[in-house]
Amino acid sequence: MNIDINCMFKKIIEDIPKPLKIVSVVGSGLSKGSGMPTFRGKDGLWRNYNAQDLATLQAFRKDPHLVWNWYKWRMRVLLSAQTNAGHQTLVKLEEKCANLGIITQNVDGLNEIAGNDPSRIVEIHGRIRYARCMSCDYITRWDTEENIIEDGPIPKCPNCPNTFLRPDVVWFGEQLDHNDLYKATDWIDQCNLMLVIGTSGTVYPVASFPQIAKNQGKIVIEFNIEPTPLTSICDHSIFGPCEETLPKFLEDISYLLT
Ligand code: BJW
Ligand code: ZN
Repeated sequence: MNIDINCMFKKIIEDIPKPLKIVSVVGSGLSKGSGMPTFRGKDGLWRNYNAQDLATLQAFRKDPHLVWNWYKWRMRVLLSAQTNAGHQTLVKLEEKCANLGIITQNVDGLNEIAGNDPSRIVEIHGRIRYARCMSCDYITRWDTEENIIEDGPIPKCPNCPNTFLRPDVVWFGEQLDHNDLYKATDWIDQCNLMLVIGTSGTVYPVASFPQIAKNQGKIVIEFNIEPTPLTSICDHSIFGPCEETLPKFLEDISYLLT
């Protein structure tokens, strides 16, 4: 069922199980209200490059300067970004619902900066603020002003001669961290409500999480500005910018959380 925000979530509230155990599956639409670009559509273009073509190991091997410049540009945007009302709603939700789990595909770290408990966040596609060695276990923060200057040198590993560092993120074709996947699927098993926020639902395995929840009989509610491939399996879709719809949603369900 697709709901207009003006319906005040009345029909949805009837469906919400009690006591609530919520897991949220987050995508780049949550950080859009903070000025962060999304991946697909016109927003996913950077200097005529398609974001999906840059987020691969092959692209990095072919042109590490180009891929690093893309990440440096995104870090510059991120360093001037602030959390938005969507992130802040997830913090308030956790205050009322301690077992909230956030499975985020976003690498920006904004859920933790907003104030969610890091132990209740799985950053399943990694973290843009860290860089790691291509061959050893070395990992370091690189989100400082001097590191994100366009066309600066590519960071190298202090332990391995002439080996580049790469962003600590998960590119297409790479395995997701086993512990992250375990934690995410455990939260899905335990939840009775899944909130799917600002994701196109096109990148696996995360795109399969709503279906897994549905197969287990959980209620799934989507927050997006437009229909996605997940809309047909969701119990409800709330269309509109999530930085506006999430606060309203929390306000309307808060009496269930006290
Ligand atoms: C708003 C809004 C507002 C805007 N409010 N909403 C099964 C079937 C088919 C293929 C595969 C499969 N399993 C694995 C694959 C291969 C591949 C895959 O999924 N390919 C698909 C493209 C088909 N998956 C992988 O390779 C994964 N690895 C893996 O599974 O390993 C095992 C394996 C390997 C190979 C073969 C088989 C198995 C790894 C995926 C890693 C994805 N990495 C990236 C980059 C991360 C680093 C970085 O940030 O640079 O993750 S790609 C990119 O997409 C990024 C995102 O996290 C991810 C999802 O994007 P997201 O967040 O949904 O953004 P958008 O732009 O797509 O959508 C934004 C949404 O927001 C839109 O809907 C807007 O409408 C909405 N919106 N403003 C609310 N204000
Ligand atoms: Zn190394």
